[in-house]
Amino acid sequence: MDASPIRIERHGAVLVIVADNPPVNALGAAVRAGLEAGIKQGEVDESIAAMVIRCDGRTFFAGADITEFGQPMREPALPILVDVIEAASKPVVAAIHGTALGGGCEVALACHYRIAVPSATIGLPEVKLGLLPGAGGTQRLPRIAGVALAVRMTAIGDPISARTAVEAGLVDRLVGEDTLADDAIAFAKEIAGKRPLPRASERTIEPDPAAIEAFRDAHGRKLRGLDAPAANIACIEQASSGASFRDGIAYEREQFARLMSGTQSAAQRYLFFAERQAAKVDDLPADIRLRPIGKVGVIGAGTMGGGISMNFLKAGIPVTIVETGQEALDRGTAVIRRHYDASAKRGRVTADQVDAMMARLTPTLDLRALAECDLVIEAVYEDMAVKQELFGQLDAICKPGAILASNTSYLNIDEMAAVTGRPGDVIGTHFFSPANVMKLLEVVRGARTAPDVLATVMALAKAIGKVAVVSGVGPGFIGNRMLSQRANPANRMLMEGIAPERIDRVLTDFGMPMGVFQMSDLAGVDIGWHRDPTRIESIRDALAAQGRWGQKTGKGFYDYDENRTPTPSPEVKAIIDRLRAQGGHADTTYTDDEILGALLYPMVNEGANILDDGIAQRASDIDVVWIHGYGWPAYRGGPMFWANTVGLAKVVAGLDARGVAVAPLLRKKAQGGETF
Ligand code: T1G
Repeated sequence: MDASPIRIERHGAVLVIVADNPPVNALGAAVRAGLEAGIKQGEVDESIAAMVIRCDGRTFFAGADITEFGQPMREPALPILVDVIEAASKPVVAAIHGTALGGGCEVALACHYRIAVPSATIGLPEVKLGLLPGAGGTQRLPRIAGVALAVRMTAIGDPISARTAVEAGLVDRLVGEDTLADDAIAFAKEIAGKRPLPRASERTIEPDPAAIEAFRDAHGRKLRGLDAPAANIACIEQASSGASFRDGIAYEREQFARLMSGTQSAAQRYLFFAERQAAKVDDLPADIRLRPIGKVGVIGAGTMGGGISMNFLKAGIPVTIVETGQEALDRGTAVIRRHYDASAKRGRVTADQVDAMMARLTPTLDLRALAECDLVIEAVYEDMAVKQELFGQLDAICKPGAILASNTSYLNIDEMAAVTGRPGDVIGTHFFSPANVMKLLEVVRGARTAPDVLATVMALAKAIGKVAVVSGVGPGFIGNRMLSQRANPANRMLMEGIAPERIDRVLTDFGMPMGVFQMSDLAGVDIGWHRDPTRIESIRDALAAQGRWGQKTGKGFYDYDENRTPTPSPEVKAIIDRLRAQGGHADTTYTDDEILGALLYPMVNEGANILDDGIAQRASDIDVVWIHGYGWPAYRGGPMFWANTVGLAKVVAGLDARGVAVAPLLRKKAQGGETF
């Protein structure tokens, strides 16, 4: 029998119940049982006047144990436990540090008092798992902190600071950052005799329909297609509808069960672990020594170089940014400043923080200024000759042990490494534009990239708030290699008479942020065009020849107004009709589902090839790439997870019907009734 993760301490008339369940004190069955036993012990012990619940390690309970989901519930269930805590006849104090999240926050809400250290955060992030607080959180939080804050905390799921929690009445007192255990005992003694005990479930609640409407107006579009936010809001509405607490709990439990049994939550819970799994490199020892990264060099102050630099500046890491000309250098530096000033105007950072970040930036025209950098990332023109020349120079300039990284989106890292005398120090760091916003970082492992270099970059990615996925060397790595598979079927359907706006709508209805042709207009229809307006071999050539280069020219596959709002273009329809007539292309009818399959099945197929080629470590890594690099809707889990829900046999049949060469791994799994 394993030792209980709960121990009981006595401090005079105060009973302290301490949890120690690394890594995040998840509220697993043993923790719940120990907490219940502790409360019951305090209740029957006449020498005890008050109780404290706190945690060892880095945080107060960070939630229910997600690994227990889908398994038979072991008593006491969390909703039962929180009621035991709240019903206690003696005051129970929650002593909070770290991140009191989900079920952890609900345990705190059931306590009669809550104290916290200033650095603590408190939240109900269940919505990010496609769920809602299932242990009374939607009914207790609005009774303590009000409807407006409760809607925000449950339907968006971001935590609040301890200070904000004090202002909202959610935390009674801030205590010393390093004296929580002692301060909790002192606080418990102070309130031991106070009655009545403040029980959230007994408090009345001020209805606030205006706050709920305002929230829906502000966030409705962003939460489109998601079940959980709406369910969270509905529970808060139920709580503030005048219904009894018990009725509210019953409603919450019903909504929780509905979400838990749905595919959206299954997808979002899958992604929770997939993101963490992606951070693990299967053949690297966990305790490998990392190289210290104190100074970063970025070559190129354009959109990518500037965006890349901002990640490090924000993380407190000095950046030396290099350009070839003063005007480009000044422009790049000014763009970084403008981004920060805009964030300050939105209240995301203070003016002082902006100044501090800019102070960490050293612009220069001299490549030799990179000599002392621990990591240098090049974000120059996507041309192998240019990059090889640069890597040759860096090899001579940079100190031994410096990591040399390329931000290339598809070129061969091994060919860059080959021109240096330190191939082990060379790696790919493929940021996604805008680099200061998009969370995905494809970390491209060269054939000779040293293990500690890879481990260092993976750890650095987490430190700058990126979600890193390891890719092998190959054209387009993981994401772009799959993205390119949509182009052929999309253009083929245009020639079969399907309008671009319908093809795009099918993807946006699916939950993608934009469709194929909207994306082409954004990136530029002329990207990769041969520039010969007399050579018309595709619809793209025909559009480019007419100067329809996309948003930047006010017209591409769509026409754009001054606000860049797209409308279907009669001229584009005429161009397509003319090419169809020339090619003798007949109309083909498609259902929306067939359009979706025509676009996405080839991507899944390429994902199987990527796994077969050893470019990605695991199918879930591919899904993480698509969620954080391309805006694939989290509630659909990523292309490989989605293919599992469609059924791999159906995917293979769809590919066969369209004459697409099916990846051996995909066909094998489909025939074996397996999933990715
Ligand atoms: N259950 C089980 N394991 C968890 C866990 C959890 N709740 N949270 C984290 N882990 C594991 C994680 O998989 C990783 O494992 C390790 O801990 C470190 O995590 C009824 C239904 C707390 C902010 O959603 O947000 O309560 O990879 O890498 O970056 O209403 O973990 O090392 O093997 O993320 O420092 C609600 C989820 C649950 C919080 C720490 N709670 N966790 O971040 O470390 S549902 C959450 C986090 C619920 C009730 C409902 C973060 C963190 P491994 P990490 P981190």
